Parts: sequence; structure tokens; C-alpha cells
Amino acid sequence: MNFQCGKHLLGLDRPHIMGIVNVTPDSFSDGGRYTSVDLAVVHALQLVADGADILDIGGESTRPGVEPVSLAEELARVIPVIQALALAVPVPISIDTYKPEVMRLAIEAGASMVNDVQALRMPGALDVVANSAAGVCLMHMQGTPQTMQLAPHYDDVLSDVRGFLSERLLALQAHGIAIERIVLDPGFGFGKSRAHNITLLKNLQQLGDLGAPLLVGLSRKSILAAIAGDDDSQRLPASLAAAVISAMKGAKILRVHDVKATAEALKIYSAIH
Ligand code: 9MG
Repeated sequence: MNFQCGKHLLGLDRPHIMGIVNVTPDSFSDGGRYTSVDLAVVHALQLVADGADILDIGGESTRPGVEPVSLAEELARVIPVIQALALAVPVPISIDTYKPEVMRLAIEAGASMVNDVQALRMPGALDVVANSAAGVCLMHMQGTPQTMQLAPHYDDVLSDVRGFLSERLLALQAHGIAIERIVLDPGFGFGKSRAHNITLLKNLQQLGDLGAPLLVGLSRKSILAAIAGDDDSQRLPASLAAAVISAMKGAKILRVHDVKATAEALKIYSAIH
């Protein structure tokens, strides 16, 4: 299975690691913009040295309850980071956004993948991606980050998520976006209870036959703390376990904070595959 993003062709014969780069003032100690951009670039370069196959740059937090930031603020956070990294790293740069204008300008600045927690449902988003060569991750989310954890409900979480991803996959293909440019993501923690998340992880392989590779993001999520009873915010042991289990269940891209530790943990997976 291959994944085409811009000029990059990723052969997904082994799990690939997407390293998370948050460019939000609360990600860095002093909150200053110059320092945030600078530190994000240094952090991203370290993630590549640690083994990241993709960098995911985000300027708006999607944590439950967090308020959205303005278009101008998001652009001011992410565009300088993408410009600085585009010529400096050999790996694809992904823009984590649901806003079509951020997608467009990020691609212009050198991003070759769009990671959209709204699966290109914002008006204009399909056109931006269709008019580019960028790869795209379509994620399932019930509700919005502000409301999604209030009372998530499904008749059958696995078939509801599967139906949504399948419908979005067809919508993109109808818009001229080739399946080789698409990855799918069940959206752990996005409008899901503990039981919904566990059902999805346990049965992840059942989403693997939709025709596109699966991406999983479980790194440091509160669902892991709820299960493991770990109140350390880094949640490293549980995150590593989740990454290896996801790979064993068929995930081809793992979106993680701790790239070096995940790369080491995945060596054990690779040794038996
Ligand atoms: C931005 N973001 C936060 N969590 C995520 C997840 O699980 N998947 C994807 N694709 N993006 C995420």
C-alpha cells in the first residue's frame, strides 16, 4: 500500500511515524510568537532526527473544550514554521487544520499533506485539496471539539465510523482526488466514550478494507490515562502500548508526540513481521 503526498511516495510496508508539532502559545513556556515559531522548528528537526516519517504542524488545539483561534492567528503560527521546514527536511510536512484557507496557504508554503479532523467537510476544503497534489487524512469526529465529549452516542460505533469514512472516501474520489492520496482515521477521542474508543481499537482491522491506509492518533490521549490510571501528562508507557497495538491491528501511520520511543517500540513489532 502506497500513500502519495505531493512529490513524496510513502511505501507503507512498515508503520510510519507522524511526529506532532504543536505551534500554540501554550505549547511553549513563554508564549511569545517569535519564540514559538523558533522552538517549533527546532522541535520538528529533532523529531526528524528521531525517526519521524511525516511532520504534522498544527496551530489550533483540537483538545476537548478548547476554543477555536482566528484564521489570522492560525496562519501566523503555522506558515512561518512550514516555510522554515519545507527546504530543511526530507520528509512530507502535513498541515493539521480544517480551514480551507489555511490548507491553501500551507500547501503554497511547502506542505504536502492535509490532516483534517473534519474530513474536508468545510465548504471549499475539497476544492483546495483537489486543486493540489497533497495527500489527505480524513478523520471521523462526532460533534465539535467544544462539545464532542459531552454525550457521545452511536447505534454501533464501528459501523457508524466505517460508514462515515466510506462516504467521505467516495466524496473525495468523486471530486477527483485519487485514493492513493487518502488515509483514513477513526478519530480516537473525538466524540467517543471510553467504551467507543476500546471497541474501535479492538476492531481496527475492520476499517482496513475500505481501500485506504489507516492512521491512528492515541498518543498521550486522556482515554489512555483513564484506562491505565496514569496521571503523568506524558502517558508514555500507555502511548507506546497503544502504538504497537494499533500497528498490529493494521494502522500504517501513527501520529505521536514521542517519536524516538515509538520508533524503538515499533522495532519489536517489525521483528515479528
Ligand atoms: C489533530 N489531531 C489530534 N488528534 C488526532 C488524531 O487522533 N488523528 C488525526 N488525524 N489528527 C489528530
